[in-house]
Amino acid sequence: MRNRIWIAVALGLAGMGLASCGEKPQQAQTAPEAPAGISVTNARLMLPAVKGNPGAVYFDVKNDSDKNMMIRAASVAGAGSAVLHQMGTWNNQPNMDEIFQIDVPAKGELKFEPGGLHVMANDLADTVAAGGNAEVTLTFVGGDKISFPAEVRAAGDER
Ligand SMILES: [Cu+2]
Repeated sequence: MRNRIWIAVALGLAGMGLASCGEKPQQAQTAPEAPAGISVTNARLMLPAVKGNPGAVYFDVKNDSDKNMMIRAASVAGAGSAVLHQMGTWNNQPNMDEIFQIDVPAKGELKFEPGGLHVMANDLADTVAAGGNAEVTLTFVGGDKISFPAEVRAAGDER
């Protein structure tokens, strides 16, 4: 099992031309073994207006397979931590709830977008700067992962 993972890591890195050189091999858990039928488009990371605050990641996930796929975690390269969040209200005030898994329906699509679902990216490194890209990885129930670049945008840019 371990060998198979390492082969996947090696192939992944070769294909990407060593995109993430700062990472130790032990942390290459983002090497994608993308679930069949899952694709992600329109990914962007909005930097916070105030440095030190979390950023928000938005994207569209499409599931062309005929079974439901549950996202259970997210990670963002350059962020100290990342959580799945849902915008809602509490006591008539805007509020964010952490969610622990979210379904991408079979033959369906799920949008992470302003005012709704998003990935909150905490403790962003200075290397995550407008005009660049940050690699985002989603982990599905069962362990499959998909990684994709999110365009980093300044706080005032189009979300
Ligand atoms: Cu949030």
